Amino acid sequence: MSKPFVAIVMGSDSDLPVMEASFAVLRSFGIPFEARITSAHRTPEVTKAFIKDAEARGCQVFIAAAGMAAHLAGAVSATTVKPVIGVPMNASMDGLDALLSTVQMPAGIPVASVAIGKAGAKNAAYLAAQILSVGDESLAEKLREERAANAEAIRQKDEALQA
Ligand code: RP5
Repeated sequence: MSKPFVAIVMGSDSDLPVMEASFAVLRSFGIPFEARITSAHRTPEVTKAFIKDAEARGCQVFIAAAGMAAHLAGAVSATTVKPVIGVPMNASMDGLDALLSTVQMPAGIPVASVAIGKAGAKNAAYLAAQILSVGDESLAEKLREERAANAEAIRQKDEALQA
């Protein structure tokens, strides 16, 4: 069976510069991923076919980014029982419209929504890594090591401030 991977879908190429923050985090942990530009509204059939195909090929977590009437994460969740992480994009209304569209899902079709924009793009990848780490102790250890390194960096900055 192929190595578990993460699939990232985004509604437009205008989302790509933000979602590259997800790519960077996944690469830093050596997590394989695929990224596609496909829309819940403009290319619904392509979106559905890709999600089904990715799931059949071993995708374990989906990340879906969209702005405005951000239905992409919900459409992905409607198509798979794998975990779906939604990243609201700031395409209008400071991204609040996308945040609400992403997070307000009917019971039984959940989306784990993260923050708007780049912070959310990063945390979507960390959350995907944490989900994969449930069955991968070496990945869990990498996550713990990064947290320890981040804590040490904060400690050193605090120490410098006190000097
Ligand atoms: C959404 O509409 C996309 O995800 C994007 O965030 C927003 C604007 O798309 P473009 O008009 O820039 O293609 O579907």
